[in-house]
Amino acid sequence: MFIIGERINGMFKDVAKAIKEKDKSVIQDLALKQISCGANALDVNVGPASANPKEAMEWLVKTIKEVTDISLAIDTTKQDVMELGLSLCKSKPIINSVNANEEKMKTLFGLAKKYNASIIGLTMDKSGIPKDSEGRMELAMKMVASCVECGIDMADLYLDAVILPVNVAQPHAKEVLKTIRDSKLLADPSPKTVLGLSNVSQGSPAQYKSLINRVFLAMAIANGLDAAILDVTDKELMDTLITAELLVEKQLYCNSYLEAYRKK
Ligand code: THG
Repeated sequence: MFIIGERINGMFKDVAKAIKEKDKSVIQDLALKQISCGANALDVNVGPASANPKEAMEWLVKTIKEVTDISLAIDTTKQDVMELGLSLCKSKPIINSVNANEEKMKTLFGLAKKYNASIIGLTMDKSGIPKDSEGRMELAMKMVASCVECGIDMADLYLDAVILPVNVAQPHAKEVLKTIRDSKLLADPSPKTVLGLSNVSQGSPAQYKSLINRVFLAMAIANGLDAAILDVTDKELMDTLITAELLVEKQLYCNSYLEAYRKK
């Protein structure tokens, strides 16, 4: 599993405050903590409230770069913020994200080539997120076709079926699982799949969030999930991830498999 740490996101109050006050240590501690917990990349999102998203993205990426070379997933819908973020990255960046609108795909796949970036492609377009897996698959197909046209390697495409909060969109979870399964059939070699896992528990009672996240992660892994944006600091979630991968034979079994995984 390719693990992307979700925590450097202005949606969290401590991050929003750190951006406002230019408090580097908060961001750098979050970067190093997520890496020590097993992150392979870090999501970077200035959050919805940022007054100057370009300046905030530049400060975040530069601040993180002072303490680590890890890959960054530049998480923004604004094209100028995306390009600025990508241009500052040291290691292979990830474009988070591209939707299935023709013009969006053309421009952002151009940026992917320019900066040698991987791509997270959302199965949504101008009309929003389809309600079932058929609708999501149509958009996934468009994304794959557009990648092939632009000469983008399938290995660099992560399809995101976009999970919504279960408290308000309960029927979506099983459609997302089916989309993850079916995405594998779109091309050979197949595109990869990713989820923004914590969306699923947003708005549910605090005492159930972690449980909902870990059960859905195990289900998604059983359906072939390759990558996830998640809370790497949640130890029970990470134990679930490792165990689910063990049971689908993506990790080798030994009696101390959790310890062995963490020593890697
Ligand atoms: N797909 C892709 N990128 C994404 C998402 C996705 N990026 C953003 C988001 N979704 C994934 N990241 C988060 C981060 C936090 C939460 C959800 C998704 C979250 N936070 C808690 C809440 O809002 O209840 C806690 C907030 C707090 O403690 O202040 O749920 O789907 N490609």
